[in-house]
Amino acid sequence: PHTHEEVVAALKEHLGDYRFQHCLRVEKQAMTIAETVGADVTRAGIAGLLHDYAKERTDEEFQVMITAQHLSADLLDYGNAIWHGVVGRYFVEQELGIHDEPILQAIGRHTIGDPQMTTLDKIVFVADYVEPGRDFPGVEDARAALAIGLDQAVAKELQETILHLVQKQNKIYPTTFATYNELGTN
Ligand code: DGI
Ligand code: FE
Ligand code: FE
Ligand code: FE
Repeated sequence: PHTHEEVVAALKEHLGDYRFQHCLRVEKQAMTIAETVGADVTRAGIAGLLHDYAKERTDEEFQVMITAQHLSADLLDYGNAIWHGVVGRYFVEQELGIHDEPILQAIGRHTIGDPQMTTLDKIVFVADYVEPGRDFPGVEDARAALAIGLDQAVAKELQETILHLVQKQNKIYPTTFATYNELGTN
């Protein structure tokens, strides 16, 4: 795929309609944030569009990719929630031929963040959380934080996500904690 239309068609082929529509909303939301903060709107759009490209792959596909790319074996203790971004970036690169590292990195970091997140990483991280289709408790707080600034929205999202994961007694990926310590606290 080369044109925007072809990338959209490839995405649609790999996702159910609900998640495909979410990706289109994240694309728009990411472009809007990029415009506001003066970041690269085109990169933000592509990364937003493709952030969940690999979300509907099987566990086995991710396990094979983790081995093939020589990624940390610790990843195998997690599941789709972590893999679809951290490992999903390799599906985007290999299947769509997108080799732009800032875009791939933003996709790779969209769920767990990173203590050294770039502005583009933050844009995709937040756009995914606040896109207009989201209606979970706390989303209004995140949108209000975004109205103040991107870093404020990142902090709010990290705080809410960790609270939510603890409430559900989910395992938390170490990078999620490291990101919270760096960008989610005062
Ligand atoms: O893919 P989306 O649903 O659009 O959103 P996402 O990729 O930001 O988050 C996917 C899920 O992963 C969401 O329920 C929050 C969860 N999550 C975020 N950080 C962690 C996590 N789940 C686990 N187990 N550990 C984490 O550190
Ligand atoms: Fe995701
Ligand atoms: Fe997210
Ligand atoms: Fe998403």
